[in-house]
Amino acid sequence: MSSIVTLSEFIMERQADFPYASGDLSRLLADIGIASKIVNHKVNKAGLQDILGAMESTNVQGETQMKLDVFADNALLNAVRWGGQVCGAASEENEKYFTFESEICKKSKYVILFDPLDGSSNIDVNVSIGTIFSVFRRKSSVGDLANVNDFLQKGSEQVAAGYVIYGSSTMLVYTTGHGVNGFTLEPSIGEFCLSHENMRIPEDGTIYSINEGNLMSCSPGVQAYVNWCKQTDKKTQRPYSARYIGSLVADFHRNLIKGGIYMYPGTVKSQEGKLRLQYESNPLAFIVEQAGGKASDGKGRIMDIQPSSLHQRAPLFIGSKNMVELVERLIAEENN
Ligand code: P6P
Repeated sequence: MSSIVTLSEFIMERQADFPYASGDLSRLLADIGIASKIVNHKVNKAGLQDILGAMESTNVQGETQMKLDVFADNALLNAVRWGGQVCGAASEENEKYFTFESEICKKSKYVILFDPLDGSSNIDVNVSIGTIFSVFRRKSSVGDLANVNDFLQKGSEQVAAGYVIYGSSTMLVYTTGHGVNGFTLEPSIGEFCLSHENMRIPEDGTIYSINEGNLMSCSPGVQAYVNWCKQTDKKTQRPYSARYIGSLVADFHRNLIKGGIYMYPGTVKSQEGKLRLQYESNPLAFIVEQAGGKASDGKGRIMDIQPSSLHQRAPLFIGSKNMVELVERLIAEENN
């Protein structure tokens, strides 16, 4: 009988990685695991209940809020609010960040940012979607209310980051800066069980993910990279494949396991691209670096960017180290 290690057991076992940890981060991660199970239950039932279809309301991005978006946002906010481990939270679905005013929350050490249901436009077509989260130590004083500086820290300051992918199986993948581990939800016991220990992304890969519909409005360096991927090298017969699901978490997760690069570059219309730095790119950048990969905005490390606003965007090139480095070189050369 193989021994099953649940997420909670793993978190407690690894708490020793943090000599001064009081268990708060462990409890926060467990709270996120619970919220993910609640969202997973709803996502899996979406086809059976009247939860499909858009609500009238729109989110701060001006996107029509799918009912599951709002449900996932509420599930995560409630889990972390009542869990008492964070003094505030920010989400793609809300323009302002939340401050939690209970005494226990004001005394907590962390803040959390998340995209509750990334790729939600895929809900109605049954394509995998995901939750992405990022945890920072607060900058504001313990005992005070959270303030904006807590949410505008560089990605390099993250203490934990992860994602949940609601796909053919539901997985939670996270890091606390000591490697990356993946847990698969076992529905029969309702537990996330360790299934991918110490995940590493191959240094090289043959999968490139980009919306080629935008390619002509991307910079020459990006176009040069995609064209390079498409060439069939007579000697190596380089067999690159284009794989783009239109769901960041799904594309990222596949590339993390198989090797590959996901790109959402800036375009003529939107110089900063589409993805949000704080709760999409930074958490995935933390994970990919911990797994041996790279995450760049095309010119420099994503996690070195000093955020200036909560919902700011940044171009994203993330995945296998050698692939990211090649596209960075081609972008650097485009000005020569
Ligand atoms: P496009 C989903 O809206 C998302 O944020 C990512 O999950 C996905 O990779 C990307 O946008 C798709 O954007 O412009 O290619 O449809």
